[in-house]
Amino acid sequence: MSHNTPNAAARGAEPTRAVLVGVDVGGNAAFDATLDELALLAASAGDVAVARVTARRRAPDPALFVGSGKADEIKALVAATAAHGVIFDQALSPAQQRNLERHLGCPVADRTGLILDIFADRAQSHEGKLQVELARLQYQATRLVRRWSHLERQQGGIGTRGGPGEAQIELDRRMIGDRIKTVKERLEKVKRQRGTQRKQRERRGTFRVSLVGYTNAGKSTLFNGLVKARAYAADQLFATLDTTTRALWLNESQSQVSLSDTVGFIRDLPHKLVEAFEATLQEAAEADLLLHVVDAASPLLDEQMAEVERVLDDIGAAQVPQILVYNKCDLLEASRQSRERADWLEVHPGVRRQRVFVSAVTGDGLPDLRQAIAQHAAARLNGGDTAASTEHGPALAVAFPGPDPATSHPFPHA
Ligand SMILES: Nc1nc2c(ncn2[C@@H]2O[C@H](COP(=O)(O)OP(=O)(O)OP(=O)(O)O)[C@@H](O)[C@H]2O)c(=O)[nH]1
Ligand SMILES: [Mg+2]
Repeated sequence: MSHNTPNAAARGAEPTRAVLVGVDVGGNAAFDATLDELALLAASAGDVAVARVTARRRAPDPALFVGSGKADEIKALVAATAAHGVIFDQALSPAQQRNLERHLGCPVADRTGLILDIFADRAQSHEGKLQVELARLQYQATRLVRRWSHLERQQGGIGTRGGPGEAQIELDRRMIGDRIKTVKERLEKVKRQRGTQRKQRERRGTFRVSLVGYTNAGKSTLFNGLVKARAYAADQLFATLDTTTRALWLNESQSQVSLSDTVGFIRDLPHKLVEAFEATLQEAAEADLLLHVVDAASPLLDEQMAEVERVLDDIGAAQVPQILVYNKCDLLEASRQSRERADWLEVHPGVRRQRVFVSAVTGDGLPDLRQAIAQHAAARLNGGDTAASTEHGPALAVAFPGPDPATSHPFPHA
């Protein structure tokens, strides 16, 4: 746990109790009425969601984000549930955050702050820590308070909380500015070193495969299943922050490729965080092949895929050949299971992607996935742009003979 999160250890045994608030602004398609993802994010940060509230507005209230009636309702809920704070699923401006804290009499966090806290908790490598620190500093530069950081003061009784004085704010701002500069310089240095390593790898001609996908889709589990490693996999959001790379031997093509497990994506990933993690994400942009892992059992599958596509586009990885890996097929009811082990999916008009159905947990479909990777690798090694590396035709159909009548379900359930 980091020093920033109001973790149980710092505040006695009990975790921070939070009221979750989601505001549907202007009928946003990405609005999550269940607030399930926010609850999972909160849990990943060590908080427990004690109540959920949703509201709908045509536009955010400039002062309070929600209307004052809604704010009163939230305040009553905080009291009724003995909550320590409130977390909004949408990004709040620094002023809205301050006003809400005053109105509600308790700390208020937003989705961005929450994600930054989780990243701060998870960062392991030198580079990862620098990247998170940079993103946090940039977020804090406009806020000057950490999420929940004033909880202790508030526990003396609501209303005793005083804001930092103006002089302190000035000082903090200057210190933050200096620190941002230092961190950026250090990151530059790490990045140069990475660049050298990468060139060495390129010289050896390794075919590079990167796992990408929405957080919790099962990338690390799949990574472990493919390379028989033991990367940290957990039912947490952003369990993985640092890129891990291992060699993967493919019998199918009698060749070795490198496989990288990377940080997961999420809706409304704070922009500063994407910027700060540029070096890590570059791993994906420079890969020869992306395995886009999706949680086939998620009700938000389409939104999650679209979000991943958006981030890939942002980091310049949109053109990298992609295999869609529909993971967690073991969780699908029989009626929703694919009869094929692999097929082609039209993701945009005219763009078809090869899709493989797997379960990283049971190992079903992994041979087909290895086969598909091997074909991409072989195509590259044989001098490039063969059918396997295009995205426009079922060139690999021959690799996936139709369903065997004996096992016409790809994942016969026991
Ligand atoms: N039932 C089932 N669960 C799976 C499967 N693959 C992964 N999981 C579970 O899904 C959760 C997330 O798995 P991870 O491998 O950590 O996911 P990730 O994509 O690496 O997540 P982040 O690193 O947090 O972005 C874990 O609880 C896994 O056990 C699968 O094929 N079937
Ligand atoms: Mg992971």
